[in-house]
Amino acid sequence: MEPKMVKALVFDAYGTLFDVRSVLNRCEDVFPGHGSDLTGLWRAKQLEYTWLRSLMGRYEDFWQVTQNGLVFGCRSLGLAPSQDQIDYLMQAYLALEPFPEIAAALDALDGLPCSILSNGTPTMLQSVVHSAGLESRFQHILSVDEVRIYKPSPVVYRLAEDRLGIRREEIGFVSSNCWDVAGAKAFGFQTFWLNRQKAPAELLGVEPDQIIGSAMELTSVLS
Ligand code: 2OP
Repeated sequence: MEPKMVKALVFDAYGTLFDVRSVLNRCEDVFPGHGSDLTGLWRAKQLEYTWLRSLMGRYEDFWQVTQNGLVFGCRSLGLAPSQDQIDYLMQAYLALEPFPEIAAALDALDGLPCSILSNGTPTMLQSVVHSAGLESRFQHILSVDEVRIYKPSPVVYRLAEDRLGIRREEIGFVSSNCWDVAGAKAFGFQTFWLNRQKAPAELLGVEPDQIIGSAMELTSVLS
């Protein structure tokens, strides 16, 4: 499908701009031999808790949900982290590595306004964006904390439409999380699934408008 006019781009943060697997070194450091398993379990449980809490109507912020996901991940591997170990591992989330092409890809967008819409708390997002030196690249850094429900609730995507003041069909939403793309597409954004891993598409009844393998491809699919 040919993209319609896109007046602004909105990016997901975790997994899209920032590599959630960059916690692996700290996980391996604290629990040798378990780094990879713990990294995967931590992320999976973190997301699961966002969906469950949204369904339960019991919002708790992403810092707390991330910590709970970490503790559950440890316990399911038979590990009992101390509070110091939890604190040390959680600090990794404040300085996740950006994917290597992100700064150049944002520069190549040539003035198209870019924002972030994420599950992260404002503090987590400010910190990770600052640590990657990307502050000047984003117009808005929007957190679900304002609406106290997680993606893929339409309430979250509406927050971006309202704050950008641009109609939803003129906003391009970029995420590497296919379920997030499905939520954004169902809401009415134009969607770009950044499928770096060549993962199979989720079967959620909505298809991404475009599938790209690197953020560098945004310039060409938008032209
Ligand atoms: C984010 O909202 C979905 O974790 C993802 O940044």
